[in-house]
Amino acid sequence: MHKKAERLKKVKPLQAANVAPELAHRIPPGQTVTDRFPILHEGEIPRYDMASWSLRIFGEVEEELTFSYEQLMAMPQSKVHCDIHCVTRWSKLDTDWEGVRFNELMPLLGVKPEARYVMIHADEEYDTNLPLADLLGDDILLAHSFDGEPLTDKHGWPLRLLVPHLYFWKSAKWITGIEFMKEDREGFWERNGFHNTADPFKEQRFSSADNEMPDDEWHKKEYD
Ligand SMILES: Nc1nc2c(c(=O)[nH]1)N[C@H]1C(S)=C(S)[C@@H](COP(=O)(O)O)O[C@H]1N2
Ligand SMILES: [Mo]
Repeated sequence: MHKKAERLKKVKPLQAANVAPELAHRIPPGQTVTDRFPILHEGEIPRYDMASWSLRIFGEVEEELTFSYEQLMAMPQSKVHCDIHCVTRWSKLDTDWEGVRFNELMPLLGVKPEARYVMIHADEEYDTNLPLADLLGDDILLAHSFDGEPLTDKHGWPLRLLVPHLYFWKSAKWITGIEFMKEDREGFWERNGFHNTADPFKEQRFSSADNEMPDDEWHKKEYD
C-alpha cells in the first residue's frame, strides 16, 4: 500500500465526537476537547527576579526598548475569551485571559515600516515566528492572567503571548523579547518540522506531509 494511504488510514475520525453539535464548528479537524489544561514546554520552568525582569524590543525598530513588568501593568489591560488548540490534538474551549493587547503596545515601539515579521523570544531558548499582521487583532495579548488569576509558573508567568487563531506553540510562554524582522525566519518548532503558518482550521500541523501526530500524544503530558 502507498505510504500516504497507509498513514491516512491510521487517522481516526476524532472530530468533535465528544462535544455538543452546536459546538462542533468551533473544533478544528482532528482535535479533541478537554477541560484539562495540559502543560507543554521544552526545558525547565524559569524562575524570575521581577525587579530585573524586562521585555526587550529590538530588530527593525527606531531604537531598542525595554519594558519593565510595572510599565506593562500600567498600560491599559484587556480581557480575551477564546478557544485554544494545541497541535498535539487537544482543544480547550472558553478560556479567559487578561493582559496588554499587542496592538496597543505596537504604536509605542517605533517599528519601521519594513518590518513584516516578528520573532517572539522566550525562555528557555524558545522562539516562534509570526507575520506581524497575525499579531494585530484585538484578541492577541501579552497575557499575565488566566481565568482571573495570575498565570501559574507552568503556564508562562510572568508573561506569555496569546494567539488564539494559531496552534498553541505560537503562544510562547515566558517571553523575553520581541524582534521585528524584514524577512521571515523560523522559530524552534518551525525549524523542527512543524508548519510555518499553523492554522488549526486548515490543519497546518507539519511542514511535510510525511509526519503524523498520534491521537493520544497529549495524554502523556502533565496537566492541571
Ligand atoms: N517558552 C516556551 N513557550 C512555549 C513552549 C515552550 O516549549 N517554551 N511550548 C509551546 C507549546 S508546544 C504549547 S502547546 C504551549 C502550551 O502552553 P501550556 O503549557 O500553557 O498549555 O506553549 C507553547 N509555548
Ligand atoms: Mo504544543
